Amino acid sequence: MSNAVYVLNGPNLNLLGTREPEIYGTTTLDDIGALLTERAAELGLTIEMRQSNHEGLLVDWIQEAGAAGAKAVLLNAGAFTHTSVALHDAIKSVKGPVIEVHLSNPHAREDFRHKSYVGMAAKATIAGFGARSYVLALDAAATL
Ligand code: CA2
Repeated sequence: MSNAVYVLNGPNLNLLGTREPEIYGTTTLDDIGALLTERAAELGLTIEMRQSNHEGLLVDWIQEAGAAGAKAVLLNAGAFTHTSVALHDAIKSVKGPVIEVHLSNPHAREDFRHKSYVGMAAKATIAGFGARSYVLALDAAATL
């Protein structure tokens, strides 16, 4: 098994910190990457941080993480969380732990965010802590 933790981010998360700060905060995805890299070093892990607006690319990266024997995958699939059977199936194909991560708490939001195809396949979900959700997920992954 490798020491790499894949942190995969889905559609529109490239806009983090620039729009809708009342929901998603002012921290950018690059800031989150820096926080994770710092914490990972303390844990003896490395971070492979990626973002795509394309569902198939996220599927490719989940498969890549599985093939590379990644320590864990932290996945914030954005809106694909609530629609993607393809991501669900990709997560199921990975041996190591996949942890669903969200900045907001989707259950406290619109009904259409209450169903998660990602969460139904993932080992666990951490949501609602803003940027800290990612760090909490990394700490949890390190204990697995
Ligand atoms: O809370 C989360 O992390 C979400 O995955 C964010 C998704 C949303 O569709 C999920 O229901 C919950 C949306 C990501 C869009 O991010 C933006 C960031 C800044 C400005 C606009 C969108």
